[in-house]
Amino acid sequence: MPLVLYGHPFSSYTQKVLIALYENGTPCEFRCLGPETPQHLAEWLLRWPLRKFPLLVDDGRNVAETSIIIEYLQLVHPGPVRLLPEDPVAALEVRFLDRFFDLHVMTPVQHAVGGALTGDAVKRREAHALAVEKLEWAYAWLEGQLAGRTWAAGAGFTLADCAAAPSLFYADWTHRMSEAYPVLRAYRARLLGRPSFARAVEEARPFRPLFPLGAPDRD
Ligand SMILES: N[C@@H](CCC(=O)N[C@@H](CS)C(=O)NCC(=O)O)C(=O)O
Repeated sequence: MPLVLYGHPFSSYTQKVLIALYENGTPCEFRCLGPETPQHLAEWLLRWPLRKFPLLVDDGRNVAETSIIIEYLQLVHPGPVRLLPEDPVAALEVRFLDRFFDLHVMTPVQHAVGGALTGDAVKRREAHALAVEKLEWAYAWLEGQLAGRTWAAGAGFTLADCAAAPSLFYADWTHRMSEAYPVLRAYRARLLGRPSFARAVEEARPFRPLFPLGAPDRD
């Protein structure tokens, strides 16, 4: 039975896993979670009542949490692109950067999006202001961290880049990276040029009107 991924093409965390699958050409059946496919929603909720997506299913085994899913893929369905280095200390650095993008980039974005989804103008403004403050801290740190690197952890594309691509994509939509961050902006552009992420961005394009902060006319 092929791998199955429950998720949505416009969801940043779904894209994080899709990038890993596309990098290695791993066959996987995508089950979109949306109003047109209520059976997918029911199956997903039964398998993962915590209501977070994506969820990977491998021959009946449920694998949740994107970082775990990507590590699982490397262990059980490895391909030519090694997303976690063999060296344990190098792998730890990759895991740290993966955590950085999820916790310090994607979480503020989700906070701003959540504020906008309340429909309350004050909550929307406050949530956005907090996200801007945190994203500025993250951008400034990344500007130094990424200097001289092609990918987040160095020369090789890793789990950290799978996390970085969608989080920086939506972060820039939430709070534009200013010209004070040329290294970070160049890294984001490189991610957009990576075929695995470019494919995920194209697949998500029809859903841009769903972005509650308003999708800019770029990328
Ligand atoms: N830590 C989780 C985060 C997953 C996550 O927040 N997914 C979003 C979609 S991008 C979600 O499930 N949103 C629905 C909700 O929070 O109710 C992971 O890495 O899998």
